[in-house]
Parts: sequence; C-alpha cells; structure tokens
Amino acid sequence: MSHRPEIYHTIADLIDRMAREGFRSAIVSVEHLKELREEIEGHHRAGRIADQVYRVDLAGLVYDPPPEMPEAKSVIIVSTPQPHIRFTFTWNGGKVETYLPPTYSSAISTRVGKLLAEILAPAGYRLVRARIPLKLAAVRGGLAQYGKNNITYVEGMGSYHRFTAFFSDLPCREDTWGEANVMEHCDGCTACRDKCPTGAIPSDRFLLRAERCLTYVNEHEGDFPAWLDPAAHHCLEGCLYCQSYCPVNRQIPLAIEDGPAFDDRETELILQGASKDRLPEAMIQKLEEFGFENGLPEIARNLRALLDRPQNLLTAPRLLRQKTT
Ligand code: B12
Ligand code: SF4
Ligand code: SF4
Repeated sequence: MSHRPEIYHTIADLIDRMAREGFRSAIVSVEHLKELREEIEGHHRAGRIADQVYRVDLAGLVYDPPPEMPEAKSVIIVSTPQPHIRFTFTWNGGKVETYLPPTYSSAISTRVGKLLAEILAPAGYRLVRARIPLKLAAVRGGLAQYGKNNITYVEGMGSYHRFTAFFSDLPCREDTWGEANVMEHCDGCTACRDKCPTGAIPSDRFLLRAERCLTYVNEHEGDFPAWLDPAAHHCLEGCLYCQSYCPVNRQIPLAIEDGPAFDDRETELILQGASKDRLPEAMIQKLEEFGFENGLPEIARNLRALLDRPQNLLTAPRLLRQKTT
C-alpha cells in the first residue's frame, strides 16, 4: 500500500513523457490477455480466420507473461506516428521510386523501448517486448479505434502509426479496458472496401479476409496467385489503398521520408534474388531496418512486378495528391 503514490507518479510520468515525444500510450493489466486469446481462437474455431493465417501469421503472438518476467503485471502499449518511406532504385539508366507503407520500419520500436527503460528503470521496474495482438489490445485498452478496414486509428495520427508493446512488472492502477469499438466516421462510409484491390474487406462481416489481402500475398514467398491482378501491386511490400482513400487519414498531413537508395548494381543483385551472403555489407545495412535482409526472394519478386508495370508506379494510391509534411 505504501507504494501506491509512487506507482501513480511513475504511470503519470510515463504517459506524459511519451506524449511529449508525440506518442500515445496505454497501460493494461496482463490479466486481460487471456480474453484476447479466447477471442482470436474463437474466430479461428468458427472458421473466420483461415488456417494458414492462424498457423503462420498469428503463431508468434503471445498471451502469457514471458519466462524472463513471469511476475509481469501490465502491458504498456505505445503508438508512434509513422511516415511512408521512399525507396529509390536505379534501373535501366533511370531512377524508379516506390513506397513502403508506414509501420515497416522497426527503428522507432527500439527508441520507444529505450525511452520507457529510462523512465521505469530508476523506479525499479523492468520491461520485456510483448508480441501480443496489438490492435485488439490497443482498442480494448482505449488507445485506438478500429476502422472498417480492420486497421486501427489513433487520434491525431489516423492509421499511420505503429504499435510497440512491453510486458512490465509495473502494476496497472487504472484500468481503461473496455469493448472493441469502431470509428463513427465509418458509419455509412465504404471507401476502404470499395478501393481494396482484392476484395479483402468483406461486406457480410467485420473481420478482414486476411488471406485475400494484398499485403498477405506480397509479404509471403512464392509466385503471386493466379487470382491476383499483378497491376494491383503498387508498393515494395504491403498495400496502401484502404488507408490512402480513407477520409480520416486524408485529414492527417502526409509524412514521406527518404529511405534507402540502390544503385544499378545493387538493384540488379536484388532482382537476381541474390542471397544475403552475396550482398555487400552496406546493402545489408540498408535492408535491415525493414527486416528485408531475411525476405530477399519476396523483395525481388515484388520489385520485378513493380518494374514490369507499364504505367507510372505511383498512380494507384492517392498518396502523392495529399498534402505532404
Ligand atoms: C498478422 C498480421 C497481418 C496479416 C493479417 C492481418 C489481420 N487482420 O489479421 C496481414 C499480412 C494480412 C497484415 C496486413 C497488414 N498489416 Co498487419 N499485422 C499482423 C499482426 C502480426 C497480427 C494482427 C492480428 O492480431 N490479427 C488477428 C486478428 C483476428 O485481429 P484483428 O485484425 O485486430 O481483428 C479484430 C477485428 O476484426 C475485431 N472485430 C471483429 N468483428 C468486429 C466487429 C466490431 C463491431 C468491432 C468494433 C471489431 C470487430 O476483432 C478482431 C480480433 O478478434 C500485427 C502485429 C501484432 N503483433 O499485433 C500486424 C499489424 C496489425 N499490421 C499492421 C499493418 C500496418 C498492416 C498493413 C496496413 C500493412 C500495410 N500497410 O501494407 C496491412 C493491413 C491489412 C488490413 N486491412 O488489416 C499494424 C497495424 C497498425 C495500425 N495502424 O493499426 C500492426 C499492428 C503492426 C504494428 N507493429 O504496428 N497484417
Ligand atoms: S475508409 Fe471509411 S469505412 Fe474505411 S476505415 Fe476509413 S472511415 Fe472507416
Ligand atoms: S491492405 Fe490493401 S489488400 Fe489489404 S485490405 Fe487494405 S486495401 Fe485491401
């Protein structure tokens, strides 16, 4: 009991320090994680989550405190604004620019971890990265709301933000846990569903048909499936349609950051599907921030599809017609 004021102070300090960085955070009790497990497993049992998505993409999610911190009491979830990243490839004597949607860069998560440790370590609390279902936890924790596109929105950031979460032994004093909710803006709006190039946002239910999502297809290895129109592919990885056409995001100034540039030799190495051990160190470093050094076959296939496109690469999303910061 004598620790209560210190705990409140630490929590207030954490929320405030994150806010000063332009980040939003929520602290929820670890006790709630079992509800997330029940919900997601329930969708799978009912056949709403395709087997391959459940077994591969959701397999890494955790719902229990980690072995390094069995005494974890809370989960701290932080949302950080994220820019679109411009990649430049030299190809056939010219420069080709393409984009990576927000959230692929993991650098900010490392920074969030360091900041949280600076706040919590002096108060005697620890942190361990938490690979939980971030959207559902953030929405139920009151930090975000779902859009009909199944992506989450945070005030002032739209959906262009990345979540990072940590288990902590910091007790959770004020529980903000509630029901999942959807933005009021979605009432009567179908822009994301109408623009989705693969029909992944259904009209007969809320849950995404993840196995139909272009991101699912272009993040995984192998040939593009026959049902996919190759012209739908418009980013180095991922997809921007349901976010770019969303009226909520159109209120947010568009942030585009210059990312890596690859000269003609480097572009050729990517297109050849060269393995990591054949790449120069400088090139590996350019790919590492995005985890691409371990997904070179996918990047090679995706880049090839972009270069094969007859029309300008950037005509698809309304990305460039928005006001940029
Ligand atoms: C697996 C995964 C994928 C898979 C499967 C996606 C999926 N929907 O499951 C694929 C590869 C397709 C994918 C794609 C993308 N992803 Co992804 N992905 C994940 C991952 C690892 C897990 C997501 C998950 O929990 N899925 C399980 C499903 C069941 O949960 P859910 O999507 O929240 O679904 C809930 C709702 O449908 C809700 N619901 C159902 N019915 C109803 C009814 C009502 C009324 C309401 C309110 C809610 C509701 O209940 C479900 C949960 O039970 C997370 C990282 C993480 N650790 O969480 C990133 C993550 C979700 N991805 C992210 C991003 C950015 C994307 C892409 C936008 C990438 C891109 N730009 O190209 C696309 C978006 C696709 C889309 N429209 O949703 C971000 C989202 C950030 C944000 N702003 O919300 C995350 C959180 C990564 C991060 N670190 O920030 N992704
Ligand atoms: S496009 Fe419309 S329906 Fe889709 S998430 Fe945005 S506001 Fe909601
Ligand atoms: S990310 Fe692209 S393919 Fe996936 S739901 Fe959104 S618009 Fe559809």
